[in-house]
Amino acid sequence: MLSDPIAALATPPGRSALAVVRLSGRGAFDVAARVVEGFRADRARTATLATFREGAEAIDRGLYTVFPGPHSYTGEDLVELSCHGGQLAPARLLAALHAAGARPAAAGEFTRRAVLNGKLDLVQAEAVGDLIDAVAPAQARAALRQLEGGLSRRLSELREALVGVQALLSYEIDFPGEDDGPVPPERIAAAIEEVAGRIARLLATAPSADRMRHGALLVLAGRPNAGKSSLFNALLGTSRALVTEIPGTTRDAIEGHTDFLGWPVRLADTAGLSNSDDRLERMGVEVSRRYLSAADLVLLCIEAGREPGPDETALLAERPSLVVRTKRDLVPGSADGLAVSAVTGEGIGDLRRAVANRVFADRIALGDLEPGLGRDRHRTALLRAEAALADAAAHLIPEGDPVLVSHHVREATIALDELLGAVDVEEVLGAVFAGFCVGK
Ligand SMILES: Nc1nc2c(ncn2[C@@H]2O[C@H](COP(=O)(O)OP(=O)(O)OP(=O)(O)O)[C@@H](O)[C@H]2O)c(=O)[nH]1
Ligand SMILES: [Mg+2]
Repeated sequence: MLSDPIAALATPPGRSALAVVRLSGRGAFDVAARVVEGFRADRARTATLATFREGAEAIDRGLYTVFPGPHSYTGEDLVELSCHGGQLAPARLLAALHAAGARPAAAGEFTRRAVLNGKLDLVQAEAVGDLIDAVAPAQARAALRQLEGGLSRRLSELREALVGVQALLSYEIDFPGEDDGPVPPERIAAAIEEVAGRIARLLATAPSADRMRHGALLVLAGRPNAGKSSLFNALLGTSRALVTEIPGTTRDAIEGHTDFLGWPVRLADTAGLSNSDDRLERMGVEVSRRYLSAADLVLLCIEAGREPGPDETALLAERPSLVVRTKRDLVPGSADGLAVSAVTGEGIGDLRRAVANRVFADRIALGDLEPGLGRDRHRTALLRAEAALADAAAHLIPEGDPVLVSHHVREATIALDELLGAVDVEEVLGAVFAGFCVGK
């Protein structure tokens, strides 16, 4: 395993008050001693003021903190140096560390080392990335919970249960029963079924966990001039989409990210659904249809006071949708269903609440505490485990072969191990850390 010293900027480049540079690996303290005047490796986890030098020239004066391994983020000897921000000081400090023997870190290399040194499992490492990428409070909460080990614990419990099943099976293999063996097959079957049930329940969290990570896709649809773009702007709080009294203003779909009461959503404004002969408008309608089929929820905009037409009723039946009565200010007293006005802002808060409650209903019901499977990698692994357990169950009763059953249960265990990174799988590591920033 590579543990040579690496260094990278842990904060974004550019103008800032401070910047943090991280240095980690075997020999990190020797590298630091060549750059930090009077460097002391024995002052663990205490910030010390010092001058940073490249050769004879002083670069900056800042704080350094020493984290001797294994009590560091990476599990290795690690130094965090904070210098002044901006274009020059951090770049020069980094160059000095590189000249002193540290190599530039690859994307995600610090966290990768943390995983390899057993400080985090892979699922927690992914949560580090999710926390950095979070834009809505609910996303940050979910990522933090995952980082603290919520999902990992669930997966480890599953793994333990599978090892328990294997123990029962090996008893059966070592002491094959004639009429009734030492472990009744029903007991093994029940144990397998119980774990399979837990896996299925975890898999059921995948769609909502996915909506959490990417934001629920809300598509504003309706006839031309229904007020979709105005509502889009009102919900985003900006004037992103063009609004005119001319029907067919929006041609292409426009997306915007925001959150409703802390829950992440992606809003898409689309071209009005019409039978126009205009070529551009027809292309826009095509795009709208694609968005409609991908939507987690369609917000069907119908002007207050107007009865839905057959086209609108059909759409409501086809897709998960919510009718939004627009231009409420033009029809005083109209409060049928969710009535909003993009002009006065009336009903916009209620709409946000109704949408969040609907799209994130299962997450809200779980009290936001249950871990979810937010990534394809998680889903694929658990589906594999589920299939392996189905194979195991198929070989069990009545005249089953416990060796084959055990083989399939083992397969399920391996799927969980790979998910947690408990086995050394370089390929998996590579895929997980490819999307990380360099200082992580
Ligand atoms: N009074 C009032 N007028 C509104 C409201 N919402 C939209 N309008 C007006 O209705 C017209 C159409 O609004 P848009 O938001 O462009 O409608 P759209 O559904 O995006 O239209 P297309 O892109 O052409 O399909 C504009 O003249 C808006 O000013 C509202 O809440 N109250
Ligand atoms: Mg529009």
